Amino acid sequence: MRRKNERKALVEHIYTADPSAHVFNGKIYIYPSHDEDIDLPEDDDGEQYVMKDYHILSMDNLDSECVDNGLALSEEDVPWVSRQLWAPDAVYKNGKYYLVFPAKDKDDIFRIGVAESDSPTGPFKPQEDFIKGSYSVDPAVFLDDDGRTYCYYGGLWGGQLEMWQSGTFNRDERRPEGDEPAIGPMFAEFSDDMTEFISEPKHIQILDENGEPLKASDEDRRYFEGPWMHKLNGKYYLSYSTGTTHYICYAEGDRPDGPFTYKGRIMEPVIGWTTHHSIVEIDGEWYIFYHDSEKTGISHERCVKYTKLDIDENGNITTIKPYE
Ligand code: FUB
Repeated sequence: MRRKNERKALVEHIYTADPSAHVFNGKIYIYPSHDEDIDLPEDDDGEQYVMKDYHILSMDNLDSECVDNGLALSEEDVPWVSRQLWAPDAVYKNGKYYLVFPAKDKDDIFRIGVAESDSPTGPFKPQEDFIKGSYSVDPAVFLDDDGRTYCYYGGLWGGQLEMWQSGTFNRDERRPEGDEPAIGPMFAEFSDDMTEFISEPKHIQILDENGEPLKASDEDRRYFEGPWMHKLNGKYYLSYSTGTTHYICYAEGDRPDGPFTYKGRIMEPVIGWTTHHSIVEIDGEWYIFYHDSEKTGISHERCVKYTKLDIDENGNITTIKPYE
C-alpha cells in the first residue's frame, strides 16, 4: 500500500532537487537544492542549474504536509561564493545543525562550504571561507556510530571533478576513457567542529565483481555524481548517480573510505537528465528521497519525492522503477 505522499511532489510552489533527508528529533527534514524557474538551454557544464539559495523542507511524518521553512541561506550571505548553490546536505553535531554545500567561488571553481544554525531549518550562518582543500560538488555528510564525520563528494562534467586529476585545477584536463579506471568520488574526514578536513581528501575505489576498479567506459556502473552513505548491520553502502546513463547504483564496503564493491541498481532513470537521492531510515523502514522533472519535462525544474526501499537483511536493495 502506498503512503499518502509517496511518489508525489512534496512541494510544487518552488522547484526542488537533490534531496538530502534526515530525521532530527523525530521529525523529517529535507535539504534540497532550489531550482530557479528560468529559460536556459541544456548544457553539459550545468549552466542551467542557476541556484541562488536554500529552503529547508520538513514533515512531521511521511503522510503529513511538507512545509517550506523559508529562506535558510542565500548566495549573497556567503563571502566566498559567486554563484550556483548546488546540492547540499546537513548534519547535527555538538548541539548545532551544519549545512554543507557546494558553490562556485570567485574564480568560478566549485568549492564546499559550511554554515551553522541552532535550528534544523536555519537561518544558517556561513563560515568566512570554503573548506581548505575542498573542490567539486555534491557533499554528503555521514556521521558514523563512533562520532566521526565524513564527507563524500564530487561530480563529473559541470561538477568539475575530473579537472583536479593533476592535483591542481585544470579546466582542459582530459577525461579518462575506455579501459582506464573511472574517477571515484572523494572522501575526507571533517574536524569535530566541522570547520576543516582533517584527512587528506582521497578518491574512493569502486570495484567490480573481480576486484578490479570500474572502467571509465562502464557508464552503467561507474560513479558520476550525487554520493550518499548509509550503514546497515555494520556494512557501509555507497550509492550514487551514473550521470550519463541516469541510474542510481550502490556498492558495499567494510570501511567508510572503501574500497566498495559494486552491488546493483537502486533506481531506473527518472524523467529529466539528472538523478540524485538520499537514503534514510524512518520508523524502522528505509526510504529513498529523489527528484524528477515529471511536472515540467525540463531537466533544471525538478520536484522532490520519496518512496519506500526494500532492503533485505544482507543489504540487497530491490530496484525501483519510478513510474510503475
Ligand atoms: O542540482 C545541480 C546538480 O544536478 C547536482 O549537483 C547534481 O547532483 C545534479 O542533480
